[in-house]
Amino acid sequence: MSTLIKPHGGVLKELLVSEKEATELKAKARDYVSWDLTERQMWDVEMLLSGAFSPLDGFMTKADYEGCLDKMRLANGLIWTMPITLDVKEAFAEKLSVGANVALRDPEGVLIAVLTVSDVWTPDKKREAQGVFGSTDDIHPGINYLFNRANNVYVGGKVAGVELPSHYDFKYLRNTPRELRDKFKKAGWTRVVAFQTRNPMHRAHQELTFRAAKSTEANLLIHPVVGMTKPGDVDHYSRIRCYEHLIKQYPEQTTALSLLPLAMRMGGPREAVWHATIRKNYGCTHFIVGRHHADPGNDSKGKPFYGPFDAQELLGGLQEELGVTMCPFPEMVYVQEKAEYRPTTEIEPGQTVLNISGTEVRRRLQEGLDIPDWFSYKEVVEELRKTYPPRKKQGFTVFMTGLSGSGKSTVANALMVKLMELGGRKVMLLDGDIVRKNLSSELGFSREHRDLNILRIGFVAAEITKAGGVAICCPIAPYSATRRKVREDVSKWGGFVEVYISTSVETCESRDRKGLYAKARAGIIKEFTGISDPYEAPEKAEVVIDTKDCSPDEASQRILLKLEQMGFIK
Ligand code: PPS
Repeated sequence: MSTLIKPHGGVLKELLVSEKEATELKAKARDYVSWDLTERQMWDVEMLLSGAFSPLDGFMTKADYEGCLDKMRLANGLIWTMPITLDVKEAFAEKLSVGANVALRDPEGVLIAVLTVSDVWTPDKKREAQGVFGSTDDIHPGINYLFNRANNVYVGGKVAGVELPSHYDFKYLRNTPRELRDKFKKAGWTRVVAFQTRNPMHRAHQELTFRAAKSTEANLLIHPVVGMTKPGDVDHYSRIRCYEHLIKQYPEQTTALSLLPLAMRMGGPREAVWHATIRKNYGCTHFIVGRHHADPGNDSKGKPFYGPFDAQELLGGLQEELGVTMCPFPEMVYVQEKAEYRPTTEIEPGQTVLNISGTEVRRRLQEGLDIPDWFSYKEVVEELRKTYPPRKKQGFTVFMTGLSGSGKSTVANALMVKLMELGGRKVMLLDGDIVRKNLSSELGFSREHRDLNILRIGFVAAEITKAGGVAICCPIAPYSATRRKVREDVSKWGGFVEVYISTSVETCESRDRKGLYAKARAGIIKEFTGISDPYEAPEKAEVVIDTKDCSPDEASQRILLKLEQMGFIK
């Protein structure tokens, strides 16, 4: 009888304890210190508990972490390319000692697992970024997360799972490694080629996966990531509806669709090896790697972080030891004369090659333009159109940032009434002072409190944008990492236009309408932005306005023109 491929390290490390032990753990955990898992940690824990991260038996110890950084190997010598660490706040870490138990809870307080502490350490994040991602440029989403969102102390230790995080959507498409392995066994699938994706699939992807399955004589697993992907990606609900249409295009009984609860890091080559390792745990023998696998795009100087085939190269050198065969694929393009898709390597001279990039698809959706049949299936495009109505029907946020007294509120008020005059959308103003009175009355002006304030504003703005309205925000918002987080959160649902009110501190101080600058100079107000506290000017704001030489009418008009140019207003 033929058998399925073994998991990485030989055994599936499922970390869920028995029902009886779980009941006991729940009782004991009442006395343990609790850590509320962050969004990314929730995904990591799910992968750990299900065995998808075999052979890891918990969050990495320092030795495993060092090995992963320096040699792409765990302390026991097995290949592992991505750090899986539990990052916590300094104050929390101070409460921990080796051997202590930590109750890991979901955002509602449900006990998911218990971690027994074996290491607590402060990582050198720059070294980690350089080692894992090959850069320290935080435009890279993985580096941005590491530098600006991850907490500063890591806790390593074994994890005993109480229950898997719950999901209520697409339950019938969610399988643990064991469930998928059982499914393969039952169907007699011993050679399975996995396709990783975080994007909607169109005809080119269908053709590529179909060819990969044919050439390897394997069954196909479409295994899209539904945890965290690259900011700005299509949400997983829409994508899955697309995949469900697409799967009908494959010969019956040859292909399966299952969802992967992974939080990606966009780590290119290292991520490709990690993805292949994970697929091995799910019972796959082959793994497709195309161009730009798990690619973060360009760095802040406009250069790509990774070459298009770096991932193929790294996995190519490790595949034998890993025991997963890579299916490298060049880009698939449409050949007009043949009316079919072919790999770029098989194009004959004189043939007309057609392709539409992801960005171009997005543009066409935003502007309500045609997406041709050769590119995608009608049903897939219809799904995407539902998710991405043309911009003129989407909500948006105008986020103004600038010093106190720079003119944010005045411009915002002028913009608000002009937008109301135009009609069509509900407009809401989230003014700095008003928010501080109503939403953030308990907050001061430390970095932590300012960030909390901005994230609250961002949360409300995202909800307004999602509902199709217009949010105009005008806090100082002095920190660029926090503004970037708000941009990412809002952009999931609609437009985000950053307006930098660049009026100089000298002008603001000479106006000093509220008398705050005088108080700040006198030391009566501490941590005053521009005087005794920093302001990080935006580098890529959509609009920059200095109100020294621009009236509120002119300023709001410039923002309106930008909105018109971007397609949000007619
Ligand atoms: S932040 O940094 O974005 O959270 O600030 P914000 O919520 O916009 O609040 C700024 C308003 O609070 C008043 N104020 C101060 N500003 C800056 N620094 C210090 N220390 C401070 N203390 C009080 C000030 O009136 C700001 O209002 P605007 O409308 O910007 O002048």
